[in-house]
Amino acid sequence: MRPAKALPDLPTQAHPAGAEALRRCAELARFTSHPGALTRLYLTPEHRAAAGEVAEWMRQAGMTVAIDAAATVVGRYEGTTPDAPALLLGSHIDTVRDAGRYDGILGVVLAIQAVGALHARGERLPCAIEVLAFGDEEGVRFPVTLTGSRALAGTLDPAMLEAVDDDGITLRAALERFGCDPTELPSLARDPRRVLGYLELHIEQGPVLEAEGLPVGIVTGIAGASRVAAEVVGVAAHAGAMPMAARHDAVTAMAEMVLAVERVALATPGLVATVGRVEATPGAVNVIASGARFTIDLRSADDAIRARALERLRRELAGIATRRAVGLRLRETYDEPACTCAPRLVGALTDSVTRLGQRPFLLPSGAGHDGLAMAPLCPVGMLFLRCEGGISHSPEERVTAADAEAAGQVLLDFLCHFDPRGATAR
Ligand code: HGY
Ligand code: MN
Ligand code: MN
Repeated sequence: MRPAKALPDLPTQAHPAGAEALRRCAELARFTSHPGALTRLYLTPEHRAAAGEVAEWMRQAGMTVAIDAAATVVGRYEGTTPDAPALLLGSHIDTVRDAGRYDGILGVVLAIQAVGALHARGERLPCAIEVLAFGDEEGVRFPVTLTGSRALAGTLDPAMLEAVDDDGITLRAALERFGCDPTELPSLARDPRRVLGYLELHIEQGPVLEAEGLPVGIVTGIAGASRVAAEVVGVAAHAGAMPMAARHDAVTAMAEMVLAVERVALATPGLVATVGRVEATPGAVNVIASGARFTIDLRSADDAIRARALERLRRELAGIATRRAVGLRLRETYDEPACTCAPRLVGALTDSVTRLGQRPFLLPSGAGHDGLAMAPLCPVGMLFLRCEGGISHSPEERVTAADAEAAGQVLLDFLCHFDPRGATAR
């Protein structure tokens, strides 16, 4: 007698939706300017390719899709009544240089999958849902950032269109090459009466959830940030012939300034400061540097702490420049106030996390997010996912399928319980 046909191998894959989300992030990681690493900057060909893939995923999830004048991919899933006000979901699909594959992208993918689950069930909500895939959250290519989310909030400064990248290309020209019309940017500003809120899922990018042994956390607020471009002007001279006492060395002056940034941050509770980029000109082994440039990134949940630290740094760096007889120019390229997440969204996320059997845990975000730019427009909420070792902005960024699945379930539960009445209550 022939043995009963063995059961087909049932998908032994636990957490299928979570695994699918990670698979999509891996797929999107193919769109990079540096094969073997992930670098996808705003308005580049790789951004365009990733936007196309995300648009196709949105269509498959039952959304109508457009790419707006700031190159944000906007997917819309209508509610039970057409043209209803929308709850906005999403995150960003641009990356830092040599990035991890989950920062930003995972939040877009989980939002698309949540809408896809509703679409598969033929379910409509009492509001519309829009999924936004922003293209400029990192602000790496141009000395501006949050372009897409600021456009929706109606807070874009037209002057930023003249910002130039390392190749001297203006943001205006890059938008036009991407196929966007910069003159349409002002028309992107949303009517606050038609926006119920903005909810972003994002990896924590820190070690807290891992230390707590939790897959997800509810964000209470997003730290404010300042970015400064510093330029030191020295005097080029021969490395061998110029006596030490007679030098105006831009690099050693920069080095003392960089340590001053660290010293001020170490002395200021609630503040973190980073010098992430340094350059020397002419950059030759046997030339005393005539110029040096570096960036300063300051963060704090308290805007007053950040402002005082910036003033103290201006004074201290100027003092170093005077003592070393070099020139110094400091240009603030970014100043985004801290934002508090809407208590109503924090409460609704807490309910969803609880319903799904997880311990609700509240934590602040030291990292910046598009929510900072969306806060003037509408209530903002964020759900964090644990990431291994808290590592991010690195190819070592890791998320488990189980955690991605848990976050996706919280989002779906949140959507199914979301009550648009009174949603805009802050
Ligand atoms: O800089 C930040 O906090 C974000 O990753 N752009
Ligand atoms: Mn991010
Ligand atoms: Mn980032």
